Amino acid sequence: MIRALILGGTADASLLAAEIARARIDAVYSYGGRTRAPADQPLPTRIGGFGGVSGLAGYIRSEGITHVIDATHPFAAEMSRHAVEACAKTGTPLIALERATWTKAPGDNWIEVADVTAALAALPETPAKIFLAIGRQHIAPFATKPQHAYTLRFVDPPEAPLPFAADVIVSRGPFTLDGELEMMRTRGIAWIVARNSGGDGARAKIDAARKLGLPVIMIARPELPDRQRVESVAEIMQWLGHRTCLGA
Ligand code: 3Y8
Ligand code: NAP
Repeated sequence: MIRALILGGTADASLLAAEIARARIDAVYSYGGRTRAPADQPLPTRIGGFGGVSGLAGYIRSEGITHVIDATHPFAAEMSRHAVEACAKTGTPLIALERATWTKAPGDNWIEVADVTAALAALPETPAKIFLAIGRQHIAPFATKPQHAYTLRFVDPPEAPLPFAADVIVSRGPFTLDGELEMMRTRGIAWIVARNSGGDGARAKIDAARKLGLPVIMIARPELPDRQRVESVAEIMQWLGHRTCLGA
């Protein structure tokens, strides 16, 4: 009898949860507790960390989890590492739902960098209007270049004072091309800093940058541990032994 744990927190994980609920598979959806009001799911939902690898292994055992699906964001590397270790420890089948990276299209002006530090170094010295589309957790280093006018985008309003003067947009996405074009034009954005999240929920800013001919400093994904990975919900459902109306 299947009892699946979905490590969620992304648009793709929500699509998977809907399919799993439709197939009436026994499952639990898990959020890390990063946002104040995460989207509701059609499955029993838990919110917050497990307490490291041992906490996750303990949860798998106590909850009788038979399958783990890592549908977390490609930058949630620590959660992915813990899932690999806890599933190895408990002998639990694990699969990752991991969307493809965004790839450069003709007309894109990308400066591809390895991490936030390299993204900071890639910024111009002369003052510019910069859209930092990398969330809240990793903005502190940009305080070392206060000459720029920063626009940030968070899911929730900032609780603490920001490490530097900035304009904050509070929005959880998914975002539209028109909305991104409007925002970038009215704010006179000259540079975008983004992470290569992949997926459709946040790619509109990349398409808008291309249309406006703006440079994008694109932060590459962190190394993720080896594990079975697929890019579609249908492949996850097949892995669970269910044919879906999605075909394949
Ligand atoms: C809590 C669940 C949906 C879900 C929306 C997707 C799209 C927008 C891409 C920009 C980039 C960013 C950020 C982003 C993306 C979708 C999707 C995706 C980027 C929610 C969600 C949770 C989070 C956590 C949050 C992080 C932050 C990152 C904002 C829910 C809305 C910038 C990542 O304030 C904080 O501490 C926020 C933290 C991790 C990165 C950061 O370091 O700040 N996501 N995002 C999940 C949990 O608690 O387990 O609240 O409902 C999910 C989504 N985030 O239904 O469409 O395809 O998934 N989220 C990045 O890519 O750089 C936004 O603004 O253009
Ligand atoms: P992370 O750095 O990889 O993980 C840090 C710790 O947060 C984990 O060790 C775990 O705590 C807890 N955690 C993370 N995801 C969890 C989940 N789905 N369920 C239960 N605990 C979770 O994680 P992150 O990058 O902060 O991302 C947190 C959440 O936001 C994830 O659900 C992710 O899918 C979503 N998200 C992240 C990004 C991003 O840019 N990172 C973008 C969009 C959505 P314990 O060690 O205590 O178990």
